[in-house]
Amino acid sequence: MSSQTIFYKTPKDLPREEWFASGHRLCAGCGAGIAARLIFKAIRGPTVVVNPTGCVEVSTSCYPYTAWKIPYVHVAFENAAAVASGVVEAIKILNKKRGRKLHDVIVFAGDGGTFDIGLQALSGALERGHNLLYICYDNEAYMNTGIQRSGATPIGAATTTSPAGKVIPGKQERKKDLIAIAVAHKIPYAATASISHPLDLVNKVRKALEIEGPKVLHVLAPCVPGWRYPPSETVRIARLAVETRYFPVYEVEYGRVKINIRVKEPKPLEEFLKAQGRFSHLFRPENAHVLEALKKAVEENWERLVKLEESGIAL
Ligand SMILES: Cc1ncc(C[n+]2csc(CCOP(=O)(O)OP(=O)(O)O)c2C)c(N)n1
Ligand code: SF4
Ligand SMILES: [Mg+2]
Repeated sequence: MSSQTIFYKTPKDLPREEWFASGHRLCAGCGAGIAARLIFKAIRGPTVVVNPTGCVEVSTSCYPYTAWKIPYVHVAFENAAAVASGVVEAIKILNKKRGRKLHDVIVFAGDGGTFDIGLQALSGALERGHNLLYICYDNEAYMNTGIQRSGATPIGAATTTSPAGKVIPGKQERKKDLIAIAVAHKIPYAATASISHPLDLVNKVRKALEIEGPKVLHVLAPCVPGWRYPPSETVRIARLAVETRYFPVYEVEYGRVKINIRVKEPKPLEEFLKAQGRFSHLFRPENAHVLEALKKAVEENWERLVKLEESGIAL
């Protein structure tokens, strides 16, 4: 991130206001809750949040209670980006009539609602070029309905619809590349971030809001029961995801890749995997090939990003 785009240098610079309030019903240690708290600290003025069904929605908006201190729209699973497009355009007209300028619209959606079910609506919004920030909190499965595999679930992870056992050793397909899909729409800004690196995350949110047009952020948000680890481990596991190159932290500005967290000496991927029950079967001898496939996918992805950055070619 270049120096002119750093809005918050230290945690002390973060606004003290909490736009995502405590008292919600997310699990203790929920990565998505940490993401929401940080992300909405970085808003720059009046903001509308559009949130499709998922853990965050069911846990934060049960009438008559709400954890949201900003205007909040709950939408169906498949249409968050379409609804957000409408909100953006409506605000534009209202602003014109009232002579106002600023009003941001942020979608906050899970991986199921983004990689799979809401992908068509997202593609449409990016192609039409609405001025919105779409943020996917990625816990790598459909958690709210009982941990079903999604297009964001990695190879080898056990979920209730890709159970590790005698028939299959966890999910057999690779994780979709959400940022590549977003960038293919020629949007001005797309980036990844992890809750383990809060300043990088909040600065990216703020930077994205300053850019006119559609922006996409992909935020890794570990899930306690879905990934199977103790609640106190959420941030450590998210950090291991970055330090092992499992989840590269980078941004793509007008098509050009920049790796924000250079992991020169990655920790062994096993450190990240062994911390979670969903990968425990990968350490049985008969599943060694799955572990290798996952390691290969991780390394290939990192090398691809390094080459793209070095080439300076705009995607
Ligand atoms: C069209 C439709 N299909 C299925 C559901 C049931 N459903 C509600 S939440 C959810 C899982 C959401 O997964 P994700 O978007 O990853 O969010 P998470 O629960 O993991 O936070 C599902 C399948 C629904 N509400 N609408
Ligand atoms: S199931 Fe996972 S994503 Fe859902 S509230 Fe619990 S920790 Fe968060
Ligand atoms: Mg999910």
